[in-house]
Amino acid sequence: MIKTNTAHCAEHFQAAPWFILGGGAMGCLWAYDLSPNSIILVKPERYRHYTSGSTKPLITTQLAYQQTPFASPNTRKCKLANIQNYTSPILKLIVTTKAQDTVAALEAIQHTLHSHAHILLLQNGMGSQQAVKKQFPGYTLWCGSTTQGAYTTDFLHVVHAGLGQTCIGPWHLSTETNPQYSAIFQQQLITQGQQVTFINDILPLLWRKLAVNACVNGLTVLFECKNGELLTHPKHLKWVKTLCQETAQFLDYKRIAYTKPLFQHVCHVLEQTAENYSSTYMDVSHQRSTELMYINGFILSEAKRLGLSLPTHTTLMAQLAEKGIF
Ligand code: KPL
Repeated sequence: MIKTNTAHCAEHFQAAPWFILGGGAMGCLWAYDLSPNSIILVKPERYRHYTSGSTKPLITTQLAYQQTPFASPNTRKCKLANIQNYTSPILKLIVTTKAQDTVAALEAIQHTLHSHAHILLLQNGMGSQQAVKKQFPGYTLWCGSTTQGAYTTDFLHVVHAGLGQTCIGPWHLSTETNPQYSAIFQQQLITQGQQVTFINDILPLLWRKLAVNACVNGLTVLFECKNGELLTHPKHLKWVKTLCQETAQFLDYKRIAYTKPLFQHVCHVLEQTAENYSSTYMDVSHQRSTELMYINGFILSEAKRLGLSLPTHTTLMAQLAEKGIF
């Protein structure tokens, strides 16, 4: 952890670049919106590949909603830094890695995190936030949940498939959190291209997103289908309904407030994203590890801690494990 006095001045915090850890679709979308004041941290091989030639790296985002055919891509210059030898102090960081990679990714840059760093975690699932708070207690931690739809066709090439909302709130304010820095952090994120709202109590929102993912993502993998097909096949829909009932009971037990019945909400999400493959489906199809242990797995471990049994979640995870999916 780097400690210097320079960061004690708000202007310095204001001007400091935004670092992005995790160069997937969400990371690139943020790097694009925060450009030219953003830097994506990448592995050495990727850094060399994109910076060795004479052409400078560019991020392209292609809008794929409300437009047919696709609008022409928008391009912005993009700065990359080698994660392995980057040493300037990092004050503002957005982490968009998969939940299971978060702690390791932060460990890799811990030497260059400033003691006043603000870190925003943007990922599916739960468990990574608690792990980060435990392992990096000195930093100011923010968490967010997004309904933005985006995927990459190649590194730095993002298709923005659905315009959504991003909600962010404090997870853990360190004893050293400077209110001026928090205000700058929020204001800089709000004024970007995305629809961003800050709320004080982010936890219920993270739980509600987790509940939706828990009733959708694993099933799309089990049945190898698009989100919308969970609605159209009666057998699949029955699974969705049972998972929703069980999850809703669990949320009630935990007194997590819900505006709409969970099943109704999940059906709405499935209608809105009918043509999409879930992020977990995409992970499996690209042979990447999934976030399921941070989605259904987190719900199951929390239920166990509370002495509750969730048979449908347990069966779902067992059937996925039989297919070799974790
Ligand atoms: O968040 C999603 C995901 O795929 O991770 C949903 C809401 C299921 C949309 O695909």
